[in-house]
Amino acid sequence: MSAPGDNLTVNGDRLWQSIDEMAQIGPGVAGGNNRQTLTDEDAEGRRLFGRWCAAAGLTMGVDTMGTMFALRAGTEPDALPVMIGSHLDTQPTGGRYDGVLGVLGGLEVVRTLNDLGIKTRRPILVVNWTNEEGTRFAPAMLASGVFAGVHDQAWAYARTDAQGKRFGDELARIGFLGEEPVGARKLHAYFELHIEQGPILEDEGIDIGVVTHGQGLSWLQVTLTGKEAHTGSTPMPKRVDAGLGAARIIELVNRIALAHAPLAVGAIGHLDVHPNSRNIIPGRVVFTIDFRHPDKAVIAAMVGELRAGAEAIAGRTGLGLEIEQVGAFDPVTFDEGCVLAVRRAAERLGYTHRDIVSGAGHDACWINRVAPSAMIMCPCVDGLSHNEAEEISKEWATAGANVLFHAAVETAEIVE
Ligand code: HGY
Ligand code: MN
Ligand code: MN
Repeated sequence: MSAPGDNLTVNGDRLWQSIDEMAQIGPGVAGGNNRQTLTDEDAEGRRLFGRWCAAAGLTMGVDTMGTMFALRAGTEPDALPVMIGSHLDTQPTGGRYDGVLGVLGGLEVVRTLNDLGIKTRRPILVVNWTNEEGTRFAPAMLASGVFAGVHDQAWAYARTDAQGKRFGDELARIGFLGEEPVGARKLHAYFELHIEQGPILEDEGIDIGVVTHGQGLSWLQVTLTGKEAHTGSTPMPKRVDAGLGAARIIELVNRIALAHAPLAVGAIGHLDVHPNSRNIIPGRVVFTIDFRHPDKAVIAAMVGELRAGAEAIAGRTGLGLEIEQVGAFDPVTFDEGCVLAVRRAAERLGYTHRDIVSGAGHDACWINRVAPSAMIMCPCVDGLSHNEAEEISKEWATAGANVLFHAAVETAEIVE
């Protein structure tokens, strides 16, 4: 299989310019982005991506989950495509690179192939997955999960946001309810470029993360039911305080994660206090827990310890307790052949690199179930992500896109 020459590199300035242009859509309040899935801002970002794909001569397809597939023809139309990409949706206080680097890095690969007049035997597909973040509609990686057969589409359509709006209705409202049956598109391989969202690569001064595995995740939603009462005139022994119960369970989350150090992580993310009045004892508190670990058995142990501990706390405080699993995925081992293509590309280009386990979840974690997949990571400043201050350098972005170019084009096979 012929590989691209080590002199073949992308246009880092053009990639950086495109990232900056996309970041103007759905601006945050502190330099990052708020382009949550299926909002008008998401729709505007999708349309900009669509215009860029049309300008690059790509054929766009949209599936029934709104995922966008931009196709660059290969010399063998029936050959299964090599897919590259990630997601354009962001957290409410997200950075401008999480997901976007992977989608626009994929577009840059195609733009470079066009510049150089390179043909590949296999088609190349640039993808923008719907709702990777799972912040407006849980769970994360929703569309890639339906594509991989993990979630049922009707269940996904019925997911609601905090205002009770349905995923399916919002997808239709923004005009991205496509015709293509989700999952119908078969793939030869998938490569996803993404920022690390952690500190390892920057701390070690390494250019490229060769992602061999992704850790698993369990998302729980806890509902505590107490009794609303006056914060001033209600004697302490007579209180059924959902706020107190929540505080004790949140501290328990931290204790469980630390008990499974050094790899386990745990935190809450979303917290609603009802009625959220400064002089009413909370009658109901709803919050989400995010547990992660590379070992599935440890995740199960953490969830078991949480359930037992929360029941004991609810018992002692007289609170009603409901715990619902609202998201989960097993640890993933990426495809050896694809990982090797990434490692070879980094070596050919002379980049420092190391194997790494992804701390965050990504669409590639689900797609690896239906097509050989691997990921490429670049460092990010202070390992910070899911924060508007998320930052990377143009050099890091360019190096990541170069590795993506070489891994994808080698797998798609250059036609002399
Ligand atoms: O939650 C995650 O790991 C991803 O950022 N959606
Ligand atoms: Mn992401
Ligand atoms: Mn993210």
